[in-house]
Amino acid sequence: MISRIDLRGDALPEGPALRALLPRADFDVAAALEKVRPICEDVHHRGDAALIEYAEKFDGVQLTRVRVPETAIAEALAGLDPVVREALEESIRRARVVHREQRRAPHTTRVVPGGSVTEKWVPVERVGLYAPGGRSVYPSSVIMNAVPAQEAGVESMALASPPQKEFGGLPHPTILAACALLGIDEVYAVGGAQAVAMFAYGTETCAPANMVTGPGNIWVAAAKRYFTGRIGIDTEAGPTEIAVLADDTADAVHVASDLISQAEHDPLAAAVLVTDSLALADAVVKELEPQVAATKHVEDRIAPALAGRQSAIVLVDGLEEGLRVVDAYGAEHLEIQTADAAAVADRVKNAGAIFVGPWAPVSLGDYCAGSNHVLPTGGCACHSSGLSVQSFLRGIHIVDYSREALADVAHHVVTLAEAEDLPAHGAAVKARFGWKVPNQ
Ligand code: HSO
Ligand code: ZN
Repeated sequence: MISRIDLRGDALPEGPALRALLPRADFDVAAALEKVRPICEDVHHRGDAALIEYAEKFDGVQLTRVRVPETAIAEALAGLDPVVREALEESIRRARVVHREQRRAPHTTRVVPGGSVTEKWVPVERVGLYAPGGRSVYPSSVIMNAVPAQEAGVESMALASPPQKEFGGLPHPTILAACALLGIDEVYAVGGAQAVAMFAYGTETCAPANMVTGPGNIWVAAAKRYFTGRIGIDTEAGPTEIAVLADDTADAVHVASDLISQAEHDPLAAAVLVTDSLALADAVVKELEPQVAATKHVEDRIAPALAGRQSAIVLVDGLEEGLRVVDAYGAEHLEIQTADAAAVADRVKNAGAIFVGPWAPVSLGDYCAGSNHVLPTGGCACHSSGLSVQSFLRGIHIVDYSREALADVAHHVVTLAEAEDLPAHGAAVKARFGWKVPNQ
C-alpha cells in the first residue's frame, strides 16, 4: 500500500537531485489561478451580491446576508459539548502561553554618537481569517490563526467560513463556537476564493483587511496567490505532510499510527518514513494494515494518501543520510524517532515543526502542544516559517540622526549617490550644509 524508495548503497546526490528522488504531491496552484481570477474580480465589482450568488452556486445555500448575526455565534457556544469546550479552552490557553512570549520589544541601535536606528514592531491593523468547511471543519485551525494575531495586538479580526446547508446557511457551529471562545464576533458565511476576495477588496458589509490567513483548498491557495503583493498572506497551504526519521529504536506501532494520523486529512496528504532500519520498515508496513483497516476515513483519504506518489518509505544507509534526506524534503511536520532524538532534532535544518522522541506525536502539535499548526508545506520549510506572532507584525525602522552625525557621513552618501548616477540623492544631503559636503 505504501511504496518504497531504496537509497541505500550509492552516495546520495546533492540538493535538487536528491529532492527529485523524494515523493511529493502535485498541487498546481498556478493552474487554479486562472479559474479564481474571474471570481475575485466579480467580488470586486459586485460585492455582497456576488458573494450571495456564489453561496448558492458552490454551497447550495440561499443567503439574504453574508454577515453572521452575533446571536448565532453565542448560540453555537451555548450548544457546544462541554467536553469539547474544555479541550478547546486548553488548546487556546497553551497556544497563548507560547505565542505571548513571541512578542517583540522595540530595539534601538546607537550606530554612531548622535545617530540611531530603532526597530519598532507594529501589528497589522486588520486581519481576515479563513476556516474551511466540508471535510476540514477544524476549530483548532481557528485557534492557531487567531491566537498569534491576538497576541501580536491585531485590533480588528474577522473570520470567514463557508455557509453549510445543514446548518441553515451558517458556518459550522463548532467554528462559530471557537470564534466565541476567542472573542471573534465578526464572522461571514463565505467560503473559497470569494472569501479571500471579500477580505482583499472589501464589500458593502465587510471592510477590507490587510492580511488573510488560514488553511483552505487549492482555490483558497490560488486566491491568496492572486492577491499576493496587495495583501499579506500566511502561506499557500498545500496538503498536510508528515515525515518520520526513525531508527531501530522506534516503535513501529507509534510510527504507523503517526503516519496514518496525517494521511487522515486528505487523499493528497503525504506520509513519509525515512529509516536506516529494514526491520523497522517491514514492521511499520505490517502494522499499517490493521491500523488502517480499523480507522474511520480509510477509503476516501487514508488508503489513497498512503498509496499515492506523495507517500513512501525511504531506506537510507544511516542517520547521516537520513538527515540529508529529511533536509532535502523539508517536511511540514518532522518526527524524530531515534536514539538521542533531541540531539538529532537539533541538527535538522529544514522542517516546519519538529517533534522529538516517542511522546511528541504530530497530533499533540495539531491541538494541544502550544506550538502552531499552520506550517509551511510543499518544501517551503526551506525558506518559510509557520505562523507566529511575528507573522502579524511589521518591523519599522526609525532613523534618528543629529546634524553632526549626518555631517560625519555626508561625503559617503554623496559618493554612493554619484556612483549610482543619482545626483539628486546627494543634493538632498548637500542642501543641508550650504551645498558643500562636510568632511571632504
Ligand atoms: N495537521 C494539520 C492541522 C490540523 N490537524 C487541524 C487537525 N486539525 C496541518 O498542520
Ligand atoms: Zn492534523
